[in-house]
Amino acid sequence: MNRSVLTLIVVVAFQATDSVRAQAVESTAPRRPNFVFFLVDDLGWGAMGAYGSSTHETPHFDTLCQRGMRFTNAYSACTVCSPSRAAILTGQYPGRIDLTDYIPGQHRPQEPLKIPDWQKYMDHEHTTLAEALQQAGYRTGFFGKWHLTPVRRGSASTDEEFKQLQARHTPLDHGFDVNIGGREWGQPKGRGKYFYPFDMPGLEDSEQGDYLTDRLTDEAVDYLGETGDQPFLLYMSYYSVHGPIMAKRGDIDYFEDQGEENWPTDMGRVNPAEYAAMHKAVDDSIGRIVAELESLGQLDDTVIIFTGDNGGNWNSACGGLRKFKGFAFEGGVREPTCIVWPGVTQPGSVCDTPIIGTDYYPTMLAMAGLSQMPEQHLDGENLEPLLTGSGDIDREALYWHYPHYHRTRPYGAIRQGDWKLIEFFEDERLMLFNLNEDPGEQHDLAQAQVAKTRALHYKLKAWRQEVDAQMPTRRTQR
Ligand SMILES: [Ca+2]
Repeated sequence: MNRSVLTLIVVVAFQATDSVRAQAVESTAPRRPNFVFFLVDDLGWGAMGAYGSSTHETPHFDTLCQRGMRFTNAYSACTVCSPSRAAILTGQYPGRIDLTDYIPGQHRPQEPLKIPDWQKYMDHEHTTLAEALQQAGYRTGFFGKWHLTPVRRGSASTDEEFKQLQARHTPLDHGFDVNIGGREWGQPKGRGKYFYPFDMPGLEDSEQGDYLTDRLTDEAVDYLGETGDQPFLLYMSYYSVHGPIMAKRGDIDYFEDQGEENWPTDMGRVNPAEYAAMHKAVDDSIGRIVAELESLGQLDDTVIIFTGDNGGNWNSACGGLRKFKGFAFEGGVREPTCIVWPGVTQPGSVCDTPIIGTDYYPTMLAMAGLSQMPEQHLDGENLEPLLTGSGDIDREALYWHYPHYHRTRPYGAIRQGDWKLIEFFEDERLMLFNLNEDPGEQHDLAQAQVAKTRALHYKLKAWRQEVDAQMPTRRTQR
């Protein structure tokens, strides 16, 4: 036998051994779970059946709550869209990444405070949740509303440069390998709005009469069907139930036929039956996706997370909390939230511990058996102890920072235990509430509880320093 033949035999033998070893590792390593992340736009805390809605019907969501853990104090990281979405994907507070308003925000030169020069798209310096999972071998599918692409060009760039900037900030540039529907819009702005034609990427094959929520679900179901051995993240970011309030005729009729006894009276010209019908379409979508997971034999291997990006657009959808989307009060930021971790979460359990949008990132890494990335998800807590029932999370307080004019005046807020303090920046007014005794924030205790007010205000200011939060400034006299 000459030397080269001998070498060949040795190499083949080594390769065979390696391959056997690799197979052994593969068969003993637990398969990573899939993730379905449902993110509903402008979802009020009282808008779902399991959260006490008397006008909406959400049997599929309610079933998720029976399968998993329902949270009574789950929050979005901001009272408007883009910052909440960036917080979920980066694991950082909007105040830390300077993405503090919906893109492109508002210009209010007549107001007493000048808003800071904030970050109007999600920067590439972050490793997003989708990128982290993609790098770990996940298929990552994005469906629906994105709202993290720059919309208006600053004075610094040309139109061409701005187009290039926009093109670098789609879901595909931030860790997703599929993008159906995601663009710069914060609401459907195509020719048919919620109906065909949509003018959104990936929905070109739609037909006259098609409804957006259903079409996103069609595509998501197809995406699930393509799954082989690779685990996946399905990021189901509905445009619903953001305005314009538009639903399918049959669903509107269904709710109109039930009469108007319980209907809210704060919706102006909007038909409450149509609003209920939008929620029904989202709920039907949840049902279709769960059914597809079941028929694929994937349901027990799939973690399902459901939450919203900010409060409902009307107070009547916010479950008795104060105010609604765009405000500092609980109605602006508290969300119906449920997590199903098969074999881990106690079915039908309820958790009262406050959690927030930044927590999903480290939690999902932990669920996937991946290392934590503490330098990225700086403001998130791994919720594993809550979900396994083994203990509490180690967090002192939650923070919000909104240095903008919208429905509210610029504000910051902190929640520590049952206490919540709101600071309005214009007049330095402070409000203090005990959310356990007064969930509707009707009794401002700032005057009665001076020491508590001072302590929380001090803590809020220290946090702003720590994350280097941008503050509005006084306009100089003209
Ligand atoms: Ca929103």
